[in-house]
Amino acid sequence: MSDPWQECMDYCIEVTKRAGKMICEALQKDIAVMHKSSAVDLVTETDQKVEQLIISSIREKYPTHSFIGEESVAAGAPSALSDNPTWIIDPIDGTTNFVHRFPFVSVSIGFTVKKEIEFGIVYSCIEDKMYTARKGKGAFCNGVPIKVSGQEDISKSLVLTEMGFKKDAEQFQTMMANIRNILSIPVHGIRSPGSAAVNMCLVACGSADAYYHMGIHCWDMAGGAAVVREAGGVIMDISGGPFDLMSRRLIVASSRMIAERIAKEITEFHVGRDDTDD
Ligand code: LIP
Repeated sequence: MSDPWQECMDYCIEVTKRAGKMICEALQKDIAVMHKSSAVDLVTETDQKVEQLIISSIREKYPTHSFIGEESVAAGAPSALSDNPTWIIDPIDGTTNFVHRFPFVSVSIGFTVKKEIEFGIVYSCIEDKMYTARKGKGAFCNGVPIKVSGQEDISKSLVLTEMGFKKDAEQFQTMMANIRNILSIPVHGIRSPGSAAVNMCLVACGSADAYYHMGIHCWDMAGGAAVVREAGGVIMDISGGPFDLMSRRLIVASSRMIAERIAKEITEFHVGRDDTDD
């Protein structure tokens, strides 16, 4: 039987390449920075223009499909996931990196049908690395198959997380304590590349062994989740339960053993959900 979503995936790769080109061109010019929810939640005109390019290109070809895009949601669009084919888009994952020209900046797109991720594309455009994954068909970087390290011993692992400033003092303390707990296992090290989607792809290709985060969004996770899963990685909720795309939290790892150990070390804090006002 032919694959009903392969054509969407091929088109997605084409549009993502155009989006990456737009980002790389914008890096050559002055970047005007605006703020969203806080002084460290940055957005630029390029985020908005790239999202418009992606959504208008896809909507023209697939007018009945749904969209959840970071900048559309910031402008008031809903972010509830339905059974309809849905494109979940982060036009620039790593906006702070983009603003500083720190070289991990990606376009991330995940495609769901009946709330299941069918494929994911992450284009780390400065590095020119195109990560692609179709459910059941493996994960690739620039067309070459990738897989996780398979590491099971956390004391030999490199762990990724991100350290955004938390306005809530208690959450901030918990975030720092979690980092201290992981470092004290001990692990080989902790890194923060600054793009959730790239972080997942780094685990997918074996350059890191785990990534955990509380407080990101479905558009940061959808594309990379497909890549890491198809590369043989494990994805779970921060509690150790099943991964939930709208939950704003996740652990990904090269093995279940490492993911479960991280879940044990982490103290949760409330981050709400993408699909409720909670
Ligand atoms: C960002 C993530 C980054 C995380 C930020 C933010 P954006 O996405 O990828 O890793 O630390 O909280 O969510 O806003 O650049 O698309």
